[in-house]
Amino acid sequence: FGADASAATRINQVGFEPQSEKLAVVTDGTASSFEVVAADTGKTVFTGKLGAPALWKPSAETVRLADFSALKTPGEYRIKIDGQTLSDRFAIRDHAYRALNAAAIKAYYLNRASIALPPQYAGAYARPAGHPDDKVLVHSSAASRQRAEGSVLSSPKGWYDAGDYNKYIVNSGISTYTLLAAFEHFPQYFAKQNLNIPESGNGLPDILNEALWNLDWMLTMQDPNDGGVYHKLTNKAFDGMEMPDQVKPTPRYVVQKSTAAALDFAATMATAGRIFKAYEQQRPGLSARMMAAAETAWNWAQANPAVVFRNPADIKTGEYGDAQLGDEFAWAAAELYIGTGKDSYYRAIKADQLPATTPSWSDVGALAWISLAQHRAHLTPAADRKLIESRIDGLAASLAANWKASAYRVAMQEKDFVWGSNATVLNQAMMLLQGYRLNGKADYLNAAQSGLDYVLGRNATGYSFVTGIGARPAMHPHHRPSAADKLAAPAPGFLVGGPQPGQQDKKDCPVPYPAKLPATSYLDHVCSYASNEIAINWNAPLVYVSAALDQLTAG
Ligand code: G3I
Ligand code: 9MR
Repeated sequence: FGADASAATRINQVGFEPQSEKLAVVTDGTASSFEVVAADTGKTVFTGKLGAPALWKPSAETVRLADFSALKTPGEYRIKIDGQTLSDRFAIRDHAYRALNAAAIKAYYLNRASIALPPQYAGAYARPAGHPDDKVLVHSSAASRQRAEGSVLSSPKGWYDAGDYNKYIVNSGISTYTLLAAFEHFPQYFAKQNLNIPESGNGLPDILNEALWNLDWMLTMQDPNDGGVYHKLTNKAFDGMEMPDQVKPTPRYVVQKSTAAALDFAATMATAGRIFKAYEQQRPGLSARMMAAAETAWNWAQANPAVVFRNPADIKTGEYGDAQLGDEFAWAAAELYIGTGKDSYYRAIKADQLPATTPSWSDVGALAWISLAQHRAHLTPAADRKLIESRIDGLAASLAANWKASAYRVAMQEKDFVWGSNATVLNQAMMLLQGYRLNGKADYLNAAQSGLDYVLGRNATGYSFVTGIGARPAMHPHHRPSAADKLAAPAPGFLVGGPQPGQQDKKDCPVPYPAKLPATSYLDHVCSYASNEIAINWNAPLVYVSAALDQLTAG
């Protein structure tokens, strides 16, 4: 960080709820104590001792912890070390994450396909519509499993997956589910939230309005003839780094039905079906249609249990291929069980064999545990409630143990620094919160808080990994609209992928990464799709965790 000494103290650059645990990480110097000072007057309001120096392997830094949890007075502050070096500014206040949460959901609006974003909703990020997707070709691969090859279908709406302009069912599933789960678990938090999107004020909470934009698209990806679901809707190759309406016109395809797509679709539709039951007036028949779509997709997967998606030779876009389908079967079975009450679906979960692991697009078993835990009081006697509780608690306990043992006080281990590592941290936080919601263990809440702190600045790079949020946010995400729109600041509210040592984008980058350790291998450059892209599945746990911490920590 050179001369910028303020970055040597790593802190959540948004701040904290008054009641939450409040930690900073100090990377420099020999001081043994720290002060918290009022940001405007410089007056010292709190003095504390720094913890013992300890090594954090993922960044090879020796760091000390500053704990100022006892400071609960709302205000704006900085940490002061050695009587002079000041950290970035942060706040202590009620609803500390309200604006962050709204921005993180609004980011989905900014990534909508097939619709213009007018200035009244998108402000400076207004843009014409792109990718109408009303004439999509059926790709000729695996023709036996297709609708008549070459036929044309209409599949508009949905969110662009990430920095690219394609739409992938597997990744849509976990993303949409996580938003729906946030709403299902914290309905009061979202009831009055106004995101200023075109649907605002229509009688549905805006988080559901936004989820519907993608659910409406997902429904079009199911073949009505057999219940199968196309894996993705895509160009043959990635579009250039242009605005959505400026890209070279090129055919769009739905490509091959897959078992993972059918099951992720089934799970997400069953979840949506139970949630939209309460909104029959606003969207008559939608809930029943979703439940029926979920069951026909499930039946297709029963008949086609091992269709693993791989890109056909002429398709070069994201693959989201996954050969391990046990977790997808279990997740779909769990949501269908909750939605229908049929014990045959409970048996299909094979719960005894289903571990609880931190979720990702390719590992969705924990989503089954989340939903089963949420609905545990109303399940049929077939369900093993003790098992549900012990799986959630087991995962939370192991994450909390790693958190406690870590010099940075984060659950992340070296192996967790994968493509999209920032979402790994937040999905760990989401699972810790499931443990906390079950049994109220303070360590679980504090460890989840640390996960949010990490992405907002208490990490080895000193960046806030959410665009538009905090004193030193990522500025150059791999996001086509942000790259092409000629504005200095990127579209706000997006979580970037984060550090990971793979550097798979090196060949496409004109500048080297500043570092290569797991937790520092991060490049804030538009070229860096391996560390600085944005993605719908990464924003989703940010939405969940920011809402949950606001709600659960409220005094
Ligand atoms: O499965 C192996 C595992 O066995 C091994 O231990 C591990 C070690 O690194 O690698 C695992 O494979 C990784 C795979 O994700 C599954 O997690 C690959 O290394 C890694 O390169 C791969 O990254 C994926 C990336 O696409 C490239 O395919 C990301 O998870 C995924 O989020 C990302 O998704 C892209 C879409 O394809 C296109 N749209 C943008 C989106 C975000 O970048
Ligand atoms: O923009 C693409 C991004 O969404 C993907 O995650 C990434 C990996 O599949 O690929 C990006 O596209 C790049 C392509 O792979 C190689 N040539 C340059 C493209 C844009 O940077």
